[in-house]
Amino acid sequence: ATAILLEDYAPTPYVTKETFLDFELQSEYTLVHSRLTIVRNEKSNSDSNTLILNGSELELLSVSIDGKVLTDSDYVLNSETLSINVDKDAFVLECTTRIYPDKNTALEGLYISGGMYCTQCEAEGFRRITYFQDRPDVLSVFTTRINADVEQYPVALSNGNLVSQTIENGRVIAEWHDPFPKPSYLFALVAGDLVCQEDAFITQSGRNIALKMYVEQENEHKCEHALESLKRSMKWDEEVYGREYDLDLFMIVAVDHFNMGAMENKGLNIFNSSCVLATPETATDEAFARIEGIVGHEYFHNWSGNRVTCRDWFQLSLKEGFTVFRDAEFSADMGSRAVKRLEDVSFLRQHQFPEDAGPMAHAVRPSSYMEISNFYTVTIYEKGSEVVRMLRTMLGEQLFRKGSDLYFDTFDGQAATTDDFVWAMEQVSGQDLTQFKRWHSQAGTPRLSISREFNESEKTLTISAKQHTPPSADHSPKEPFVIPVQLGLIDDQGRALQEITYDASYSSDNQVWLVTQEEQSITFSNLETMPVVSLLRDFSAPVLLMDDLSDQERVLLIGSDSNGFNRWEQCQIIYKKMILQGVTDSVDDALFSALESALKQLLVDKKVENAVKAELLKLPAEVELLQLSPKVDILAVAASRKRLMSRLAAALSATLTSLYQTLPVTEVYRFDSESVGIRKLKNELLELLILSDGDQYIERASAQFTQANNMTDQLAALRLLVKYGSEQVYQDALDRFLDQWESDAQVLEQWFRVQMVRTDDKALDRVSALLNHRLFEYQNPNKVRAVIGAFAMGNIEGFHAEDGSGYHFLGMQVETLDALNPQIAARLVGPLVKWQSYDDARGQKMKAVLTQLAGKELSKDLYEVVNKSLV
Ligand code: B3K
Ligand code: ZN
Repeated sequence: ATAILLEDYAPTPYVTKETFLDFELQSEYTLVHSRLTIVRNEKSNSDSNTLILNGSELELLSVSIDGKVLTDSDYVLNSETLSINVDKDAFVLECTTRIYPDKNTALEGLYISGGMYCTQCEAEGFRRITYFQDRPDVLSVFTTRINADVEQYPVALSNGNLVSQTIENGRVIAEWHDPFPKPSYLFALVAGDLVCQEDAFITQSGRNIALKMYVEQENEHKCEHALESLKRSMKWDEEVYGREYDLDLFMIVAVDHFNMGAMENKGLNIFNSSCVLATPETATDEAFARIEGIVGHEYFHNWSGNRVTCRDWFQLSLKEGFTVFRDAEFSADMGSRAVKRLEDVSFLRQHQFPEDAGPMAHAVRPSSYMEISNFYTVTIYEKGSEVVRMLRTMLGEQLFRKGSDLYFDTFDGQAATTDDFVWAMEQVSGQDLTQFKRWHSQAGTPRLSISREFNESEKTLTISAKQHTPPSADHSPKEPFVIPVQLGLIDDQGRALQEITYDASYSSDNQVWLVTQEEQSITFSNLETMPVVSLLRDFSAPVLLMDDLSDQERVLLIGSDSNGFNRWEQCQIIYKKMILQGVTDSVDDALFSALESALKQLLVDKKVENAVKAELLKLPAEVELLQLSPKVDILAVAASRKRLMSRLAAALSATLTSLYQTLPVTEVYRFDSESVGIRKLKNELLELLILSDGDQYIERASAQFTQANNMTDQLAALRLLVKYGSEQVYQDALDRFLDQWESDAQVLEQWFRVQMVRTDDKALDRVSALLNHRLFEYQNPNKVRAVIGAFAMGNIEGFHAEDGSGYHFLGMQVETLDALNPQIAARLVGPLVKWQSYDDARGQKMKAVLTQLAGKELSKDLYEVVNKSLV
């Protein structure tokens, strides 16, 4: 396999302007007839006469140019491309290919999921349908005809508007036309026996948009939340970004077999059914929030991705980073802003920081890849979103909006780059963002060290920053970044101080200090006493912060910082410190008591949201400790974390009990931040109460499991029974749950997943047994993730078992899956790939499994990940 390089980018000599596709869906195979209108590319200065079309796993039946049939001496065909020399500047190419959707287990291109046809073309799936210029800088107007058996596939959908639909000789013939030019990755086709839930949205300019959600009959009652989320997204994008929907029809389809969450195909979004179907009885609050976020994300892509698309796949974060930022702000506006931010920061630390420190490290705009599917990463998505967030922090809301308006207006209908996005922000702000763009080109998590010096006689505080970014696996440079540090000064009573400073690196409007040098300092004056500094508020930059705050200062901030995020953050820092103390020695009692009293106060504070209280009680994930103490024994961390949790539960027991008893009951299920917060806190408290008071609360959990009228409470109870119940109790609960929900695909996935939270020494036996369960399917990525993924990522004790059995197991599973679905295999191997962050003995065992895999014949996807991890 060879690497594709950003520096090799060049426009194609020809472009496909119009695409007509005719799909004959037959029972054994599908015939795809294409008619492509191709012209020379104005953007190219190449005088090459060779038209290169991508194609993979296709049977080429015929190809012609302007009606003249080509023979195999007229073209060069290999397993990846069809190359034709043409002596015309404009021509029509026609082509017929045969494909086998029912044999497609990779779930890329056209495939069958539970009896329905569907497509997934991003990034390079379209080339598995027909020969085409399958790259995002070729934009074409698509017309699609679908011809299928009307009994089995009465509903036949594609992008854009329905032009006509007829039934002839038992076949439905539907023709769709999408007036907006688009790259092939946004193409979609769906055919099946589906029911439709309809709704409507009136845009700000008064246009009426038909909203249609297509699902299998049994899921008809699970559409309301997605449709409501869609309408909220449409309204939000008008209000916050001034973006209106463009077609008259917007469709959503739910499918059971899907490699990721969802796909933003123009006018026809396709969703993994677990990311779109919900009722209060079958989906948790977490699922409701996820669905709202993903529905929003895909909808927002209509502008950030579809109207303005990416020039090449190195620019992927242009659409993904920006769209994640948009969906995060949407979710923050719909629910609890503070909770959304701290959840996102935890996620970044648990997944993106390790990626940046590991063998697959890459910049937000990578400069090389082998298989683009491997680059749909937390760096492209979540770090990309942080980069956009920093721009907004630096520009302020109003200029940022001006910049996004300019970006959309300037590049509408085009394929753009991350530089184009920054250009727009420069234009509206007058700021020179050249150095800022290092966030796009350099990988790695910067370490930001902060120290303070208070000068009593001068009444000044000097804050000094040092930034350093360790080398990363992709060898990208590590020049100083532009780091916006949002900060505030408070006195020892927790009151905010009015800062006075004339330093050009500090914006007093939004309290941001721009650190641009390797070493830099700033002085605040007129300070009677040494203030406490609240640093990196709202996590204003994706860095690993090391500051010189004392424990007392942290406790003070937990109690009184006006920045909610930072109160939680300081609490996390203390938890981490205590967990590490517990690994080597014993936890500092004075620190524990100080935190204990701070928490006791917060827990009874009526001004603190219930959901925030729940988050304050959650201990940081084990992997975050690896960042502070490299190569620490992960099992020792897990054990110390557990001890700390029990100690906390015992110390807070009285406060937790009375809080638990006084929480209001949410009788009728509502998905609003207040009710979600109550359920979240109640279930978090129940876990701590089980830890402190045992049996009595196990019974409480059993009762809740039986009586719950919503999945949030039922699943939370089941999780606790599985985690803490006796063998008998948890087995019994699992059986009852399966009995109740066996026929519901979304809940069944939770049944598989929840079993991975039990951390006795039988986890591996349980996971192996589940793989043989009659309801498990290797072909269904959701089930694979729920069992194998949840074991490797969620069951520390089982996966990292001393004898290496967890690693060996994962290696075997990855090998099996690679033959079916390379994308899933390459993702699943993730936990092994970061072997170098673990202690040496453990790391070597992980590495041995990877070495073994490397000796096998692997897909391009898995090959890239495994080999990069062994360099
Ligand atoms: N753009 C798609 C992701 C496609 C992944 C292809 N392997 C979903 C999204 O980010 O909205
Ligand atoms: Zn996306």
